This record gives sequence, C-alpha cells and structure tokens, in this order.
Amino acid sequence: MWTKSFFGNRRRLCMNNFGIAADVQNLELRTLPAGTVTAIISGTGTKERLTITGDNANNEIVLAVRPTGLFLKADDSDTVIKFGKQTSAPGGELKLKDSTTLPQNLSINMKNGDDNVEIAVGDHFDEISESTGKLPDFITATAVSATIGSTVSVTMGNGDDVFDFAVGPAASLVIGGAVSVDLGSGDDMYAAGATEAIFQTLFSTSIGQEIGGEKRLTMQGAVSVQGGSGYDLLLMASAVCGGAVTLNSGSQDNIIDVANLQVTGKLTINGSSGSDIVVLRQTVVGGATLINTGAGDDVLAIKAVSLSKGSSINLGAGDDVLSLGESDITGSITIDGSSGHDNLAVFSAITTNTFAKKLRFEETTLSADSLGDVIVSQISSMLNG
Ligand SMILES: [Ca+2]
Ligand SMILES: [Ca+2]
Ligand SMILES: [Ca+2]
Repeated sequence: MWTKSFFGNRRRLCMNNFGIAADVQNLELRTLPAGTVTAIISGTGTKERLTITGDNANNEIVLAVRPTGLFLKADDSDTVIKFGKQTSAPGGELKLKDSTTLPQNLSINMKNGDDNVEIAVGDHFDEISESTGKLPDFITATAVSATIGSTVSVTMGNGDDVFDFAVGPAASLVIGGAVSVDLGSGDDMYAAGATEAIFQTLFSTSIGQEIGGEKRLTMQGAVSVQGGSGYDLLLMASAVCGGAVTLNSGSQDNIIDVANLQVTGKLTINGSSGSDIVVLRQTVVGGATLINTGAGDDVLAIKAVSLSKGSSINLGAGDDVLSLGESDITGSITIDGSSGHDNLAVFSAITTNTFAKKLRFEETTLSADSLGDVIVSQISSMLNG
C-alpha cells in the first residue's frame, strides 16, 4: 500500500528530475485513532450497489478481488471492518461476495482523516517493494478477472488521502460505467492502472522510460478525478479508457502523469494554480486534447504521444516549459505559453499534418543531437506559426 512518506519521496524525486525546487510538505503520518469502515450491499440488478463508508479517523482499507471472491480488508492494525452482522477483528478482513463480479455500482465515502483505499485485483501492493519500485521475484501472479458493471463514485474528504485501482500481473478489471473520484482537500494521490506500470511510472527517472505495455484496466465510461486543494499526485498508467478522461489537480503544486494510456474520448488536464508538472507519454488520444497548466511555473512534457483531433495547450501565467518530442500529431494543435517567460523545447521527431499554431513563447530550443529526426518543415511551421 502507498504510504505518506512514499508519496513525499516521489514528489521530491519528480521535482528533482525536472530541476524544480518545490516546497515539499512534511507528510509524516499523524496519530489519529483508527476507526471503523462499514460495507453495505443494497439493491438488485443494475441498481445493485456496494457502499463503503469510513469515519473521521484514518481508515486504511483494501477492496481485494481474489479468485475466491471479494474481500474488504483493513490495511492497518486497528481498523475494524463491518458488513451486515459481522465485525472483523482490528486489522482483519471480511468476505463480501463469492464472485469476482463486483456489485454493479461502487460508492466509497471515507470522510475526514488520512485515508488509504486500494481496489486491488490480483496482487496487493504490500507484495511490492517500495524501496525499489520493482515487483519482487517471489511475487505470484494471481489470475483473476473482475468486473464492475456500472459506476464507481469515490469521495475521500479532507486529509491526506490515497486512492488507487491496481490490477496485478495476471489479472484484469473492467469498469462498465463512469468513474468519479473526488480527493478533497489535503495532499492526495490517485493512481489507476496495471500494478507494475504504476510503479514504473512512480519511480521512472525520465519521461523517456518505457512504461509497461499490458493495459489490464479498462474503464469504459468517462473518468473524472478532482484533486482539490493541496499537493496532489494524479497518475494513470497502462489502461484503456473508452470515454473522456478529465484530470483536475486543483490548487498548489501538483504532479499529473499519464503514461501508456489509450483514450478514445477527450483528454482534459487542468493543473490550476501552483507550479505543476504534467507528463503525457506513450499515449494515444482519439478525441481532442485540452491541457491547461494554469498559473504558476509549470513544466509540461509530451513524449511518444499520438493526438488525432484538435489539441489546445495553454501554459497559463508564470514561467513555463513545454517539452515536446517523438509524437504524432495529426489533428490541429495550438500551443500557447501565455504570460511569463516561456520556453518551448522540441526534441526528436514530431509529425504534424495540419496547421500548428504557436503563441507567446519567449524561447525555443531545438535539441541538436536529434535534429536529424526532426521533420524540419513541419517543426518550423510550428515554431513560426
Ligand atoms: Ca476517514
Ligand atoms: Ca483529501
Ligand atoms: Ca506562461
């Protein structure tokens, strides 16, 4: 399971990679008492719903899909799980269903406190070394296919929270409807995708690192994530998204990393205020791509991306950097540094088939050692547009 120190370290790592000094908060665990998490399954058919409710204490839980069924497990030593007439021991778990087909709808509200919720299909993050970010050799890939027929709605509330969907090496998760995640205020983290791809993305030292290929998480509806205020990390790695994807990180310095995604609909990323780092890599977007990093000194890095519909990138106020390379842009694209002293750094090959418009960049850099790969006329139309 993610930890606050892990989150803090990742923020530091990411900031260092991009040479940005950031005010990194002390994310030490607080010592609030652990509480009770209650699970209820109600309704039938398409109205069937699993509702998981925390309290105002710190609640750490795993909703685990194993070959033997669906379990709700406390992921600290003193959280208590309640389901129907059953109450677990502190730190224990209860079985909610015999099937790996989850209830049609899933609603989670963890209230206040520093909460940690993982939807784990196959293998749990406990099995993965946080020190190296690699899957340990001894991990056993658990073959399990899980389905949530319709919607997922998550409210994490105030406090420093973590929510993730993690799909293990031999597992799959298909979510049929819309996914909506509200992280509330606090320094929060959202992660979704194939387990090892999430870890590769978290620990990657450059945007050039190849992120695992297998997309074992499929979200067929729209995906919407709200970071709220606080220093947030929003991460999606190795997943298929059938609808639109919207990532809003809210105020303060945030990191948004989209890696190895297939997005059929529109991709919208809003950094809002604060100095944000936004990375878009190894990703195919079928709809329009709209990125606005907002006020603050932001870095937007785009590598190995295919954008086939109109795209609009605005870096907002502040001294920003847009790094762009190895991408295939067949839709129109407008890039705007907005106010501040902004730098456009283009490396390696970019193909643009349609008019590209560049506005308000005070500096442009072409990476000399990869100029041979650059399609010069297309690049120059972008730089002079
Ligand atoms: Ca709570
Ligand atoms: Ca929160
Ligand atoms: Ca700017």
